[in-house]
Amino acid sequence: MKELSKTVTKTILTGIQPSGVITLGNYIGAIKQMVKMQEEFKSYIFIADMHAITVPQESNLLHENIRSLVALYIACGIDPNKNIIFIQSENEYHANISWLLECNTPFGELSRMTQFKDKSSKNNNFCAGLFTYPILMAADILAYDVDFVPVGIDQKQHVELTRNIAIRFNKKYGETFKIPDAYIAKEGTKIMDLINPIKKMSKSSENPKGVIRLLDNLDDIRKKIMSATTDSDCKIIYDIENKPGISNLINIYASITGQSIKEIENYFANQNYGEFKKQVADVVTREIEGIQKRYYAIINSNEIDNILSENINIVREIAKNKFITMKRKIGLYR
Ligand code: AQP
Repeated sequence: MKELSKTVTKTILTGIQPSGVITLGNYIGAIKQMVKMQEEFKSYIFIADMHAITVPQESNLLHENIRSLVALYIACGIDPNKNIIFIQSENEYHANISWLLECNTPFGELSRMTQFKDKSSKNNNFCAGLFTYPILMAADILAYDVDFVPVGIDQKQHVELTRNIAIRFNKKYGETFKIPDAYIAKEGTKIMDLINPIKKMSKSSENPKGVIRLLDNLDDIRKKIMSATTDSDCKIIYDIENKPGISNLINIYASITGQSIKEIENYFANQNYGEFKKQVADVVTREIEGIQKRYYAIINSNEIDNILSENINIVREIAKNKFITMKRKIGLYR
């Protein structure tokens, strides 16, 4: 077993899909939380590439985004000595476990997942994986007997499903899985699209002007912030309902500088939107410049391959043991 450079008792598992270059939203909402949690927990952090293919992906781009996401995790401060970073599809036992769980999950329960209803209503031509992916997520989690799964509120229902699947399996076949809890970070800020600030900033957004990607050119990032949608009121006040654009920029500034919303409102009380946006652009580009420097130093290095190769052996062994236990309990053996 890999010796992590820390002593911890509780375990978490978390991942991001390589469905595009990650955004400032992913960084603030997910990666910064992971960096904080790495001191307190043993963390399995994976590239959720098998989840990414539940919607169409261009294969060359997907391939690039997988490696790029590993480098970005590290460049953003996820320490490979304190976390087990791995690529989901390299551990074939996730899919194997998922099938055994699928055959133990009622269709009706899966049909109630609101995220499936949302996503499938936007595109009639969706694949079956979009429907069953919460079970793959259950497999990701249950394979490692983790204590907590850090998720946004939109994913809470999937952790509930995971718990139900595990409780039911334990009851039917005997104790097999630890029952995980969702871990909803209090300070998890949702970053909105810069052009349409009532919509979440997303990797797969069609309008690049509304999205800041961590590998965007720094001048482009500055331009995107300077042309972010605001309002005509000219007051730098946090009011999500009536001033979503300005509130989003305040959230971004607060998340990066660590200042409170009140402090920011006071500091910018007599300044105009142009000056405020310029300062938001300054802190964002400074933060991303540091990430990009670290990213370009490691993206083509052996370091990434060494980390992934070491870790895949660790996680494959754990998931394989869980798979074998499940098979025996179900009766799948000679
Ligand atoms: N705008 C956001 N603000 C705060 N947090 C965000 N996250 C995503 N967007 C924001 C968090 O980042 C993690 C990424 O999860 P994911 O890649 O599995 O999927 P997602 O939430 O669907 O992310 P995207 O960027 O919107 O991807 P696409 O466009 O592919 O659907 C999660 O922890 C999420 O909460």
